[in-house]
Amino acid sequence: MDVSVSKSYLIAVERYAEFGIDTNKVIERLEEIPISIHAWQLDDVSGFEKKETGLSGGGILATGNYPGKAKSIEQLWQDLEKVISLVPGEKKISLQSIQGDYKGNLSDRGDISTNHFSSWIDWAKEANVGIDLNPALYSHPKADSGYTLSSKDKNIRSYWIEYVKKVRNIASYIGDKLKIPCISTLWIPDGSKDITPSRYDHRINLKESLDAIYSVKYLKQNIIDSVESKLFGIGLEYFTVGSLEFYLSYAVKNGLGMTLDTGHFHPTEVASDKISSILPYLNDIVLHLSRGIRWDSDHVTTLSEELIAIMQEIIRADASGKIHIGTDFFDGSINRVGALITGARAVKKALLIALLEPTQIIKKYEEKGNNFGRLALMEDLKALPFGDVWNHYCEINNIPEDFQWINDIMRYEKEILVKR
Ligand code: RNT
Ligand code: ZN
Repeated sequence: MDVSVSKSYLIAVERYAEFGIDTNKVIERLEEIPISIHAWQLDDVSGFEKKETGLSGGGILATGNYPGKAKSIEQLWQDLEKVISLVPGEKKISLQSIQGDYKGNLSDRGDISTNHFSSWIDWAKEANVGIDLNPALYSHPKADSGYTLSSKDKNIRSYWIEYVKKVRNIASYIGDKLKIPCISTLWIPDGSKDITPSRYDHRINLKESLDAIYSVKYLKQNIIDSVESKLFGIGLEYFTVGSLEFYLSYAVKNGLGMTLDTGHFHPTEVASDKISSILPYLNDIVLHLSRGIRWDSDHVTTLSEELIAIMQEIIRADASGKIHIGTDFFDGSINRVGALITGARAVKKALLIALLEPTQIIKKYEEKGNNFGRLALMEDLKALPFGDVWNHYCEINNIPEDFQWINDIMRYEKEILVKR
């Protein structure tokens, strides 16, 4: 492709070269590191099991009723194609199991089968993306008691064990068909609003349920299993069964991946510090990037200091093969498609900033004991023209650069979304 190179990019190339950074090589690496974009931002975590897509409940809460929500799988695909066209680089699409092609006719969630995902596989091949598939253990009568896999009721436990087994089987099938490993993250809403004497009972139940689920083995080239911890949720203020300690221990002991959702920790804790802490013990870390405001509010991810810090940790540890970057937020109060693209572009930008860092120079200051130099250099690097590298990267991928894509989405809203 013949792309005219902007003057500002040429200047940026020289600025970064002063620090030994080859921006063209950085762009090549940026292109190859995939990000998994979550589809559930587009339908407010409703899915397509039933004709009426109501508000989600039972552990999951999407707020806002901005027009244009995807109410069918066709609308979801249409929106995802828009997203894909405005986010550069390798991509996967992450699904909740309730987003299968059920045509609103699934009488029981447990009736899920590979058939419900064959159109997804065809679509993904066409769109040139991988797929991740996560079991949904919420918004269901069998989750109403507040407990699923850790329930004291054996029938409830068995129902969900069988369900997760089926979803894993489909995930492995998808990975096999697409020849890209399908990540399957298990998150459950189990917990208690108030004081309970049964913490241990529930955690033992969960352990046994997980043992039953993961006793079925699949090829890692087809599926990567991961478990997602959480500190607390609304209505589960006192006790969350699947805590960090619980799942991290389980993941390390059983060779599973660990999913870190950036909204799932105390506000003064940061995922960026957890990465290097757990990386020595795990083969896979899955990231659910969201922006928690005061709690796990699932706001759209933005280019924050913490998002950049997370990407720096991945790049500095040279761990882009073990850390699977993905988004997870739901905001139904603004244009949902634009929201998803905003978050995904922010993640890619943060990754670019991390790749442009002259880490060796900073480390040299540090190793000489010059911590003023270390701090000042990192501060001044922030003002280097990464935006010009970003726009060049978009341009060579034939993707609208910053500001241009915003008009594109406003047009999409007028022409498509408001007419739904
Ligand atoms: C919920 C978890 C989980 C969900 C999805 C929809 O707090 O973050 O990952 O976002 O299962
Ligand atoms: Zn999550």
